[in-house]
Amino acid sequence: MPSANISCSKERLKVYLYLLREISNGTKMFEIEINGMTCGGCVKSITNSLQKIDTNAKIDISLEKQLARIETTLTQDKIIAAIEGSGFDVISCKLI
Ligand SMILES: [Cu+2]
Repeated sequence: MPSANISCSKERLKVYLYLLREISNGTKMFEIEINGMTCGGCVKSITNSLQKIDTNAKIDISLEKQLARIETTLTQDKIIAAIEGSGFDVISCKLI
């Protein structure tokens, strides 16, 4: 039946587009050394500025190690700009 086929193709197309979006928006994990964090407020301000530009970012910041791990679709440049825009220095940023 044609109608059944159409509905089936639509479903397939939906799944296909979903997968395609997942691939093209693939998240990456960055490890970033940050200088200048002194308290939980610093951690929060960096977290907020990153979440403002990627609401789905997974952010794990160690104040003790001055290190952030961020799982995001953002580019390295945008991550660095967000952190430095919050008033902190990025020492290094690498894909892990
Ligand atoms: Cu602070």
